[in-house]
Amino acid sequence: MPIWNKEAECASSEARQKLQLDRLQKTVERVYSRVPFYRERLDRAGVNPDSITSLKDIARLPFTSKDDLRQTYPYGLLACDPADLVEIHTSSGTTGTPVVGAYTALDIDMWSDVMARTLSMAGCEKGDTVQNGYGYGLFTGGLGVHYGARRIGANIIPISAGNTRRQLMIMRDFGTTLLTCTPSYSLFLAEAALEEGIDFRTLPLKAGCFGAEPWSENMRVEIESKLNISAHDIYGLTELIGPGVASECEHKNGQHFNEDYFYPEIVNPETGEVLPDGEKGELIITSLQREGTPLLRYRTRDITYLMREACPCGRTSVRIHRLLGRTDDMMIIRGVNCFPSQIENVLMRIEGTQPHYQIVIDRGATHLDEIEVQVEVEQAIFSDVTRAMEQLRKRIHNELKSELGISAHIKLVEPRSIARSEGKAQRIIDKRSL
Ligand code: DLL
Repeated sequence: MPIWNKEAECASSEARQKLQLDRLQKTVERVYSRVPFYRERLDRAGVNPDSITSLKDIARLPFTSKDDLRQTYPYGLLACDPADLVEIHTSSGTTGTPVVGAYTALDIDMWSDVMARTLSMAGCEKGDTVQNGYGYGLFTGGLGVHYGARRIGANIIPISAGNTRRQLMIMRDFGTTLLTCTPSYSLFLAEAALEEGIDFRTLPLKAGCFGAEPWSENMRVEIESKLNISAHDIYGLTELIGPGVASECEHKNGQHFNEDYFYPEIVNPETGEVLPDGEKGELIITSLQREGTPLLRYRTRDITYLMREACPCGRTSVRIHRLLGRTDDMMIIRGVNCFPSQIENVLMRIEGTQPHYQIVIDRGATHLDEIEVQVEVEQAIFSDVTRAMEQLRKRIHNELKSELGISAHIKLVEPRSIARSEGKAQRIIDKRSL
């Protein structure tokens, strides 16, 4: 597999830490002198740019939250001359004021580099044809992948999200070798291909970069076998840059973090205390070379842990484990905490279920939380005698109960009855908050 930027990705820890400290000092200096919001925050914390003399001092910096971004919408965190901006992205804003990422030419250059690394990890080289099924527009997925593929010199098909039949036609006719889209959409493509009589084993498609939403190891197995490809997990968020923060190499044992541009920490989400490597907690990220909207210790709300063991691919960067959930999509069902990803894990390992499910939470007449897990089952089971259905229902119920301690109603539904999404799949419908 090609390593795109050997110098950065395979750096010694001394060289990397030296670079990180230098960039951290410059970032603190930049926001202190240019962003009144940060100057005030840093003053309040009793920290100024000169206080940062080692990487450990990062723990003295204040956190930045999603609320801070919303309250300063649209340009309150801008750290460059507005005339130097070349591009804007925002989150979809479905849950409130959107968060903004503003990019200078140097930011786009850095984004292209980290996305070239990401695609290279999945084997992408000049000569490959990348079908980019992430949405183009304010969402960062489309253009992020686009810039990375351009940097590599691959042939890019900017098809964007949706239009499933056309995706399949283009994939077949243009000989796509690498697919990028959400993991749930890749499975939707696989289903549609069956209907169109397209067999993935006859296509040159070899790999895919999937992210932007949670997925499980079992879902990877499904994708790899149904699309006959190698499926790589890729991570990022609008606030920091978009995709390109971390991604999986061919060993698929955690995502290599682009540490020369983003500094990761794991903290206890309740106390903010920094946790040692290997312990689960909230991922905090400081951008180290952003010009437009640099962020100090951004609280991602994503839960994972850091893995520092050497990776056989030769990259020396720290890795993050596949995301384990979010501090805010944690469901509390009658006092029991659980994440949709845990439910998905249980569902996916049970024979007969399909990787399409939805979780509905409501308050029953008793005002107690009720959770219903709707999952599609194979057609053969669905049309089978009720006994097989009943057995499967019981098995899912019991495994969820023993693994997560929740007692869920299980509703087995027909294949293709749960709404498909072209972008991020909606897994949870929480009627309690309506
Ligand atoms: O989803 C950026 C992206 C585009 C990543 C394409 C990967 C591929 P946002 O819309 O701001 O940005 O959403 C960011 O999505 O905080 C995670 O909770 C979730 N997320 C992103 N990648 C993964 C992943 C893009 N690989 C939020 N696994 C993040 C699980 C992911 N969750």
